[in-house]
Amino acid sequence: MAKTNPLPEGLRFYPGFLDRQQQERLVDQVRDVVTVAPLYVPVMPKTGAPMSVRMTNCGPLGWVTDKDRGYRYQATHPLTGKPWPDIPSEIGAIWDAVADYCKPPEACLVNFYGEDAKMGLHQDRDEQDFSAPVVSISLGDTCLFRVGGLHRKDPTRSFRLESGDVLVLGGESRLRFHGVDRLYPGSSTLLRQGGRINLTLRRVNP
Ligand code: MD3
Ligand code: FE
Repeated sequence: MAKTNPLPEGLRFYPGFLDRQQQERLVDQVRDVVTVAPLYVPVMPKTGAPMSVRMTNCGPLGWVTDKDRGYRYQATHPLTGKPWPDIPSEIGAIWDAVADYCKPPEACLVNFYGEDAKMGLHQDRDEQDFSAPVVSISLGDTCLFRVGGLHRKDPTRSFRLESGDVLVLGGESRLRFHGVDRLYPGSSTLLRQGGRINLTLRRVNP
């Protein structure tokens, strides 16, 4: 018998979790968020090198980064100084359906990938509470996503994340290294101008 290759413990993948209509409503809700909290180009701590994704947030806290103060969560948009807009109800409902966690998310990071954007291998460790999972929602063009182990040099596995897919990273997988290697431009018709939106829901405080 062929040997199966199960997903790592704590990584739950829901391909096609959202139908087309739900995806379109989420895009509308993300547009409303971006109207209040415009996308901006985040930069790496210390070097100030720009990242290739554009970002914004909704929820009580947002993940931000800049040259001098580095990665952190804060309650306001770094450019407008205004509080982040609320997490739209349909986005919060996805957390309720899949997170299996007793508290609501505090941060919803919105990553926008143009056709050449990518995200290097990293861990999500700016949160106080690692017992809560991270929930990732993909919209628009397919990407090639990579997940490794708890050390940067551990072997990695690659997956495609398509529009409507939901990924939950909890348990032993919460601190795995991960990244986005590339997009497949033109693979989805959801976003008229192409590109990919990833929504990452996180609990920050215990
Ligand atoms: C946590 N975003 O914003 S989805 C990020 O598609 C980020 O935009 C990617 O990584 C994106 O930090 C990936 C979220 C994700 C995926 C895998 C993980 C978070 C994870 C594995 C372990 C812990
Ligand atoms: Fe991450």
